[in-house]
Amino acid sequence: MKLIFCVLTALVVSGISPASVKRCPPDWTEDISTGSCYKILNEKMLWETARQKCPSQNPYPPPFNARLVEISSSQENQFVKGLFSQAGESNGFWMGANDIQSEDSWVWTDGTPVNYTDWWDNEPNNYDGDEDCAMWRRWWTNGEFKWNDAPCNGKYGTFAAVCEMPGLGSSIDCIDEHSECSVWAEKGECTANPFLLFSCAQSCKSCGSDDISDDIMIQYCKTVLTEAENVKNGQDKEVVGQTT
Ligand SMILES: [Ca+2]
Ligand SMILES: [Ca+2]
Ligand SMILES: [Ca+2]
Repeated sequence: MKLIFCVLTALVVSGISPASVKRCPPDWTEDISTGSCYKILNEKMLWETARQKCPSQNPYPPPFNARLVEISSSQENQFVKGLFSQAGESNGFWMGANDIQSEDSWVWTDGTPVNYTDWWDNEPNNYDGDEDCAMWRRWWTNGEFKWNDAPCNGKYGTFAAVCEMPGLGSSIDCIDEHSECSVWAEKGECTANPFLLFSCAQSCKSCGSDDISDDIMIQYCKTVLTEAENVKNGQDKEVVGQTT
């Protein structure tokens, strides 16, 4: 929520209209109801290949990161399925859910448990004792995409994949993921480095968001937006460079 406030504040300060700001990187699609960004890797690959490729699709600095998509609600499931038409004739798309570590214990690629599911009837069936990676499969009976467990090793085919990352408009949960925060705070680094400031604000520790003055937050927001814009422009230049 703080980040939404932050981005909106920065927009007012900078005079940019919200509609003109891209809160997802180029080639990513934003779900405006959650602020998440999604990108389809539109080539058939192994699940492990997709897992490794997603992080490299994110041009934003930390703490923004991209992973194989994680579905937490029926709404998100529907939104992502709505993107499949971009991918031509693909009949299957990998997601992050897997039970590689422990059979029938489904987790996302960061190890958090899978709560919402949309399995097809009699799935996941771990067919032939060898299906540990989840994907949307188009079912021949009605053309609908539902979840299936498939062999990670491509024994029955390889698939396209969907990556997800938080956009600049997302509310990222406050989590104690930065144990160094109190050290940074003592050194004054939280305010000196905007990206550390962002990390600290998420950590609920001594430089938590409630302790950050609006001035600093606005400064931070402008930096993030400028950074994102620079990344975008840099990419545009690279594309131009490649085509000339
Ligand atoms: Ca998600
Ligand atoms: Ca399995
Ligand atoms: Ca299956």
